[in-house]
Amino acid sequence: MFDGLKKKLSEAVKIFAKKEEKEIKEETKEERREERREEAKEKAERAEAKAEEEKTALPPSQPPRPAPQTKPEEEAHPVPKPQPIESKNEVKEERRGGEKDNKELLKLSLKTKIKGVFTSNITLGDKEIDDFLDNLKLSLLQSDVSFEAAEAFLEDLRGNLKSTKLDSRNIQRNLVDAVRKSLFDILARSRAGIDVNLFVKEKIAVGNTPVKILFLGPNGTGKTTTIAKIAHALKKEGISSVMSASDTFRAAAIEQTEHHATKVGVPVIKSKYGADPASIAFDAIAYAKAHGIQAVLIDSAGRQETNKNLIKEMEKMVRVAQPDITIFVGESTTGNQLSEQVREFAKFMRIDGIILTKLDVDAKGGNAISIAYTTGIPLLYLGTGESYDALVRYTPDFIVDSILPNN
Ligand SMILES: Nc1nc2c(ncn2[C@@H]2O[C@H](COP(=O)(O)OP(=O)(O)OP(=O)(O)O)[C@@H](O)[C@H]2O)c(=O)[nH]1
Ligand SMILES: [Mg+2]
Repeated sequence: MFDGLKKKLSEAVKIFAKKEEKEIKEETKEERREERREEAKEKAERAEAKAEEEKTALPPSQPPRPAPQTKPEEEAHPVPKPQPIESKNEVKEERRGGEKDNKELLKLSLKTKIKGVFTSNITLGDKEIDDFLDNLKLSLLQSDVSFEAAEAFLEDLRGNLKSTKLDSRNIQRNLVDAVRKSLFDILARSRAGIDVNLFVKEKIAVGNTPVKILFLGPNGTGKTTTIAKIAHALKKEGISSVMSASDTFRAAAIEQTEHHATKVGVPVIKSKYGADPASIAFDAIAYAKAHGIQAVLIDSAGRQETNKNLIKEMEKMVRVAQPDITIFVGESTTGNQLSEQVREFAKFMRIDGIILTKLDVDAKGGNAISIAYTTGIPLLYLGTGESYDALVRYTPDFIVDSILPNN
């Protein structure tokens, strides 16, 4: 799960951190060399100044000499008056001041890194941030993260990196933290989705049952399996449910729903191949009412968003069943097509949430990051396997921890 994204992002961080650490090491080495050169120069100058002092100073015990007769040549070339010797610090300060400017210029032109003078903290410069973000962008796009979500994430990260001081001894860790924070920020921007268990419990508490949940989406995405997983999760919470085998489009689909219902241990309402799916949903709701069953889980035939007849049939089902929640079930492996599919379905009916299945076999995993951001419809659950327990409630933390573990 998220293997591609995890590998790509950690590699991008690692490579960048290594490069930075190497540069800092080289920079420190060069600075030390320069300091040593400077010290040697100062030493030589001090020695020179001292020699000059000794040459021009008079011995204190000697009586003042009578003023010598000024010869005409000496007047033309007067002996320079000894200048006061600068203090050692002044010599150092003046030279440092001049050289410091050059050094700063050199640093800024060679690299845009601004290094703290007294601390081991560094702030990345624009050029370095750009390089890092470009690499990350490529990794994100290659991992099925949508363009809009990748851009928003990278902008957030840019601001984050600009205002963050990185500890030069711990760059990789600090970068991982910054990426984690921005990833969390971008995920948290999407609306929080319904927790089906809680939603049903709330309805039960106010006597508003049965709660009707309709599942729809393209062919083979895992709708029927996901319904069984939800029935299983509700059952574990002591909530009863009935399945409506409203996929009458394929003969085998009815058997499949029945098979799952039997395995999970919940009743199923079915009809024959080709029957009206809306009337089966109607019967399932009536059955639930008659038997005090708290939730009705309505299956539907997989359909392409472009098939007008099937979309019409779905609209009828919504009209008849009046679901409390409509869930789009999509495969995470669909790539960039997924947001388009969701948008097309959402043109015809209200979609309250998305379940992304088959994350366990998705080498990329980027849709889990971007689908809610791109469509504006919250992500509710992630299908992580074929077993009935393999359904994880989506949270930003789950994604961030899966992609960039906090250790
Ligand atoms: N690895 C994995 N397989 C899954 C997951 N969810 C469903 N599947 C498998 O996907 C296949 C299709 O699942 P179904 O539940 O029949 O899909 P569907 O959307 O109902 O298919 P149609 O009714 O034909 O449209 C089955 O083999 C499931 O076991 C998941 O999260 N992970
Ligand atoms: Mg099915």
